[in-house]
Amino acid sequence: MKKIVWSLPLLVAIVGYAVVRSPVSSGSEAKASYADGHLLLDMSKEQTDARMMKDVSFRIRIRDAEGNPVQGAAAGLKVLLSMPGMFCGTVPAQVSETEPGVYTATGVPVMRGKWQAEAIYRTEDGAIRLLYPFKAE
Ligand SMILES: [Cu+2]
Repeated sequence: MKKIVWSLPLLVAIVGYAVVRSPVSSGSEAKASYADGHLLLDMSKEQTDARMMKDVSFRIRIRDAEGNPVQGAAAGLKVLLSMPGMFCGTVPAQVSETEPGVYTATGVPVMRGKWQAEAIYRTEDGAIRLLYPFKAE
């Protein structure tokens, strides 16, 4: 019985944590982030508006637990643009390190509508996924 009493607050804490972790899907202000004991990642959109058939860029910042930039990680970072719920394909974004520990991913949304930029960062321990919803006008 004691076990159940103690595990309930823990469960609430875990669920609460998961909710905080999921990115807000409110247009251009959305910002995806991730943190564990070793890494801090955050993703933001470089420009306010995204336009159909025009480059849109995202910034992915990777830092270690001490806040130092994680450099030379472009090879492990993949960014894909896609439209949720549609089958119009996936657009890979071009990723390059533009500042120490800051990676810029640029791709072209090919249709007007709701898009998402998905960043997948592969580490020795697995993959970290960030999701950034945006709209192409
Ligand atoms: Cu589409």
